[in-house]
Amino acid sequence: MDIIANLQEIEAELYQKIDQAESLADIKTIRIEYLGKKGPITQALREMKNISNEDRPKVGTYANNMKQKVGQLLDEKEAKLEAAALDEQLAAEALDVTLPGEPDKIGTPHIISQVMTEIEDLFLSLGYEVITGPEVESDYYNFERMNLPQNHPARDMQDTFYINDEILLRTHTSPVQARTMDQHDFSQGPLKMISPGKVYRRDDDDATHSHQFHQIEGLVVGENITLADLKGTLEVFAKHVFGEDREIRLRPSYFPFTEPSVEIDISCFKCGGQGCNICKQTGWIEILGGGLVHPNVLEMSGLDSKKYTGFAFGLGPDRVAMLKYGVDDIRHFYQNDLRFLKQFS
Ligand code: FA5
Repeated sequence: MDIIANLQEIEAELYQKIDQAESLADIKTIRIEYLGKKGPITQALREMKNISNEDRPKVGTYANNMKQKVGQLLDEKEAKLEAAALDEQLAAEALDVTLPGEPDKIGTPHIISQVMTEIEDLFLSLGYEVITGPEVESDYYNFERMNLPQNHPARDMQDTFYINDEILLRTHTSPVQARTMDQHDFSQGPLKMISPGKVYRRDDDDATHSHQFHQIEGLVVGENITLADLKGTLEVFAKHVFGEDREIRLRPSYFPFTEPSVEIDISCFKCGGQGCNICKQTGWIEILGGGLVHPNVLEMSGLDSKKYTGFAFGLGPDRVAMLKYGVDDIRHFYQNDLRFLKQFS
């Protein structure tokens, strides 16, 4: 009965191994090693052919019982290890629902975008259309159609980034005026538009100048449009953006594309007109340029300047935002410093 002794030895060894198994991988290895075709139990049973008929059933019964018992022990140990692995995983992934949540950080539009949207919404509510134009513009629309022919000295007022002799980065949003007048059907009524967007100038960057900044162009062309309409419109704008008690004043100025031309000042919102550091003690702050559309500009769009008149203005939202929020340097808008930007969220 050497076989049974042999099996008993294997059995003892197996129990010990099962007891010591620490992982599901260990169990798998034991199963393959001991219960597989090449395992010691199968090997031992191969010897059955050499034993007597009388002993054979005893060995067979022993071997079967042993296989069953070992199988059961392995199953039990496997279940135990599985449960332990699951417990470990659950502990590792445990979620403490009583902890305070982390709020999602939601971005907000840039302060310049906020100011531009506010101004656009105002003009939309007054019946204006919002029309945009190309930032890479032709010399023709940027200057010639704005009554600034080649070699006109006033071209120097807006130092320009040229791409080639014909193409440039627009220096103002005024070319959108000409582009839109060319398209508008004046027999259907007046044109009322604003044009927001980026503009570029070879200005040296300092506290109030940036080489890339924003403008919002305004244009109304129809019959009997006067300077009083411009003044009334800009008064509504100034009160809406800077507060109900704001006043505006018009000062004579010069733009080649308007006649007469005006510079528009707003009464200082900080000192109310008494004089302070913001308004440089004058009580007034310059916010934009404008005027009545020059007859040449109307005629170049094919309009009869005896029949049609218009007003136009161009304001700088960067400067508006600086004044409105007391920002002392325009460069803050373009440096992407979150400490600055978050103040406007
Ligand atoms: C113009 O650009 C005219 N096209 C405006 C206009 C339109 C006049 C229609 C008449 C009729 P000006 O160069 O002044 O004008 O610029 C208008 C505004 O842009 C200024 O009031 C200022 O707010 C802003 N601005 C000008 N240069 C800069 C700069 N380098 N950085 C930031 N803002 C600027």
